[in-house]
Amino acid sequence: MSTSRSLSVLGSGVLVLALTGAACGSDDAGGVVATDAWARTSPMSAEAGAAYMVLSSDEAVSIVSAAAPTDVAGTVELHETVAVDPGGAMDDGESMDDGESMEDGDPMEDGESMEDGDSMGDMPMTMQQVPSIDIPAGGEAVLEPGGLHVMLLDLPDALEEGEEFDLTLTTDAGEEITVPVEVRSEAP
Ligand SMILES: [Cu+2]
Repeated sequence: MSTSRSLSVLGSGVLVLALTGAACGSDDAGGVVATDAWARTSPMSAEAGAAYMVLSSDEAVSIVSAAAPTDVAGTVELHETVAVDPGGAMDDGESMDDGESMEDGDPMEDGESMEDGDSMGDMPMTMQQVPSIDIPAGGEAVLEPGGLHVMLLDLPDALEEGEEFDLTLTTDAGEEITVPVEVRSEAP
């Protein structure tokens, strides 16, 4: 019951130091400010989680990648949650290739898209990786459940409420922003 714990502690310390050593305490790299940062384990799986926050900036900035300590998440991606298109994307899986998706003037409101017996859950939502999260000049980007998020994948251990870790965001200008993230069950 206790042997696995000591192994993971030994393995993680060196890598965490290497990741955090680069940015010497600049809270406002690139003018980006992160507030209300929090994370939770995915409801679907203890091996995945998501981090949310509000990003604001005086200048237009794009976040192009994110990283977490390897003892928190093996893989970190920028994601957005999107509604599944009921118009057939579930069936052929290749809806981007067929060249027929731009049919003129037919909004497909046939009322039959919610077929009963689809037992895969009550939310027809999925998520996809995005190349960047854009913060408009003088504005903000909101990362929240059901929308944009930092996806935490390949978690060695499930995120536990109260746990804290640093997320590192990299901008399109190559600047790094360190964001302290708290694991919570709901938004702060
Ligand atoms: Cu995701």
